[in-house]
Amino acid sequence: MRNIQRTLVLIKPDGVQRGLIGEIVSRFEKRGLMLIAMKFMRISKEFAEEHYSIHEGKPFYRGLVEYITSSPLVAMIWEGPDAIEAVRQTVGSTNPVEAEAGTIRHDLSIITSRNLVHASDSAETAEKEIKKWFADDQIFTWTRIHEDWFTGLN
Ligand code: FUP
Repeated sequence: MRNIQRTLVLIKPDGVQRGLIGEIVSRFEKRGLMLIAMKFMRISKEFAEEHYSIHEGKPFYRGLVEYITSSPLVAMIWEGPDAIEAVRQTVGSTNPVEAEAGTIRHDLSIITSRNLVHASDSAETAEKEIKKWFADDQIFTWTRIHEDWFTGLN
């Protein structure tokens, strides 16, 4: 049985500044995931601190908050079978030089502190992050024509 999940993905400020929005979105689209929410925004320091609260006190925390608030970003929700794991796989390891070839971080970035993308790391985190980043009326589910060519009939 398909395990349809939703996950939060951010194209962080370096992705926007470097003109990589299209390239990054394209990788998720080609994988067969469905975009069900998307917005372009610049987040406040308070919002960023809450998003990354798990890292509070770590040496990179201040720099991380500064980086994510330095410029606009793209926030998205992607949906699909095992979407949380599939997206993490397409994104690649946190440190781009440890990420597998073919992943976004490997192919398009070189250093952890500018690794382009955020993706929820578990079902629990995904649920929490989606609630924090999107209101219910900003999420749009839709039917894809020829769905069976992406995910099969059952
Ligand atoms: P990930 O889930 O792959 O985004 O990784 P983490 O939640 O562990 O880290 C979140 C962000 O913190 C990374 F995307 C980049 C930043 N970070 C650093 O800058 N240095 C580190 O050593 C670890 C993480």
